[in-house]
Amino acid sequence: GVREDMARRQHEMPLEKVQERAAQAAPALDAYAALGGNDNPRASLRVISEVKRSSPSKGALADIADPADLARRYEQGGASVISVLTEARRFKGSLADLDAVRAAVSIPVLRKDFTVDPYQIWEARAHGADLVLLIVAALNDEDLRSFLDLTHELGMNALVEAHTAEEIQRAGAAGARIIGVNVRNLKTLDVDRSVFAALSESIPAGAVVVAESGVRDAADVAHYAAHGANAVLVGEALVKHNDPAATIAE
Ligand code: IGP
Repeated sequence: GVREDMARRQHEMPLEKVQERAAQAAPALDAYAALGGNDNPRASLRVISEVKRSSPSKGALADIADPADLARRYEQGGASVISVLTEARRFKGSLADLDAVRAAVSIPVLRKDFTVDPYQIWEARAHGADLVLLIVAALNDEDLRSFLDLTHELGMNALVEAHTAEEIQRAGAAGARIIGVNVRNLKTLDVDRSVFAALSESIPAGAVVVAESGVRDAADVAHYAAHGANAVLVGEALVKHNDPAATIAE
């Protein structure tokens, strides 16, 4: 799984080398600001557009021949952040996809992977990522806090993903500034859009809240916005759409 893939990369490039590369990378962009975190009162809803080839629930989603071209169209269509899946087995992503997207756009880029080790955070920075994903359900409090601290020390932000009020509380206690509410149940993979409205009130003041998963159209976007989302994270609907800009513009 994720750990074996990481061990293989770490064998090829030890942590010290990755840290050297991270030190040479251009400074991280401020994704908190890009998602409206500094705006008071908050302006418009922001969109995080995802480069996603495949998923465990749906299988192959789109034949993305040129992730750089897709990311450029996302940026031109009004996306505030680009998310790139780098997990290989279940999502068919790669660090090469991240590199291609990083080189193509000037907005913040999220390295979307299952972060289980600080090595991956250094690696994300070395590849020019501005954000990493931290899934609360997959981390104990100590790791969540230390991973988040490292992320912030490297000038990056984390999208801290929660599924329950308790996980939102843990995210806030760890110092999360960007909290994602994923309405896809991790065990059943079912999407339940009502979860967002039920949980959005638990988001701590000052944190940006992102509604994640199952955004099909403008009506879903409006629904999340009405329930307090600062941003939506959209994968499937955009990669399947012939004109990614059109979906966002609505
Ligand atoms: C996007 P969708 O339904 O628009 O394709 O979902 C995003 O929320 C989803 O890819 C996601 C994800 C994750 C993927 C949310 N959290 C964690 C991998 C790992």
